[in-house]
Amino acid sequence: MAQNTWTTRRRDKRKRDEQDRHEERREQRRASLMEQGHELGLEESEEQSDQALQRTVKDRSHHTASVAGALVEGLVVHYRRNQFDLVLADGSALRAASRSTTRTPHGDATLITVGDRVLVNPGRGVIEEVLQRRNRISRASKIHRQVEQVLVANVDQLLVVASVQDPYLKPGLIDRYLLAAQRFDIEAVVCLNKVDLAPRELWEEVADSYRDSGLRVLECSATTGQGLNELREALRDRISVLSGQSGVGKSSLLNALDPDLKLPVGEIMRQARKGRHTTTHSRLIPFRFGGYVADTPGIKEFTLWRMTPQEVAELYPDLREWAAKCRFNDCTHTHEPDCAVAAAVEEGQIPLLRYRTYLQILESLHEEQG
Ligand SMILES: Nc1nc2c(ncn2[C@@H]2O[C@H](COP(=O)(O)OP(=O)(O)OP(=O)(O)O)[C@@H](O)[C@H]2O)c(=O)[nH]1
Ligand SMILES: [Mg+2]
Ligand SMILES: [Zn+2]
Repeated sequence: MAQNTWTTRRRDKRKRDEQDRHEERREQRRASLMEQGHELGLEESEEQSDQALQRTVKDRSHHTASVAGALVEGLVVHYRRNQFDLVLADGSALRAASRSTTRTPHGDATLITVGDRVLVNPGRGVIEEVLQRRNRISRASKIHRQVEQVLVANVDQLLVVASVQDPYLKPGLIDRYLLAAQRFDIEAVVCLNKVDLAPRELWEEVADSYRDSGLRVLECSATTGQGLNELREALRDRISVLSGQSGVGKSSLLNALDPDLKLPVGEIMRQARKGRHTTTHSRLIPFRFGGYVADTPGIKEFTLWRMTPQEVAELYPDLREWAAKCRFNDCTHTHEPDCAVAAAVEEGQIPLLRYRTYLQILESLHEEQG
């Protein structure tokens, strides 16, 4: 495979820098406007996560013994400009830099991001090569729509956190995240939190509909501890991204699983975040039981960028089988004649709730692009 070097990309660098500064300013403005963030919002916890990172660094003896010149594999957990914090296979930490000679198989996308696996020369602290990404979460740059900004790479799963009450369940929003997961080729798990607040009848229909379409649904309460063992096992030794609207209990769940994280919880934190500078960079935060959670500012943009209605429909497994029988290949199942999906909804073959959320997604797509 042809590998680009930094050199061939240098002419784009100035553009990117300018765009970064722009993004940063936007991010600040957005943070101050944000009442209902959809991202994990862990940006207050840098210090704690640094401490947590230290936990993985206890034993550096293997590392110092490594042969000069030999390349080892590292996982990028954080970066600032050209400095990358890596965790090596033996659990030791290393800070390394990229060079103009660093090889990457990635074309028109962020060169190195968190979650990337790289080959590094530990003696020199130089990243020699970026390994192929298994998947990634990215967004279109606000400034240059053609530039792909990769927020995090090699994600094992997307945990879609929703609460059954306070705030109440929003199936349309859950679907949006599920679609994004499919779009980025990431396994999704639904986590219904705050089950202590509502009787099961109120949300079991929704939970079952996700189970019916093959998704794993965890029922949790950060408060009572229900379902937390299962959640821990789901997160162990994997790289997970948490999504879900503000207040559903993402931070509470993580704190309950790993008290070392000490993530800020609740209203206070949302107040504090207003007007504060938030970093646009992602980071991987290690769990003491193994694995990482990606703190990915900007995940609320987590978008279906550049998706057509047909692509959205295709991501709906329960619509797909009917869609094949529509008269038009490009049927959006909204207004077209001889639409098999609309017919199936009328006959009760497709649950009305699923169809409705599909329509909501289409609508939000329209708003995004309109
Ligand atoms: N009753 C109940 N309350 C919970 C539960 N989990 C979280 N909460 C409360 O819900 C509120 C919001 O929790 P957070 O953990 O801050 O929610 P979040 O998803 O991290 O919110 P953002 O960081 O703003 O995105 C807090 O007051 C928590 O104490 C739960 O399982 N049951
Ligand atoms: Mg939070
Ligand atoms: Zn149709």
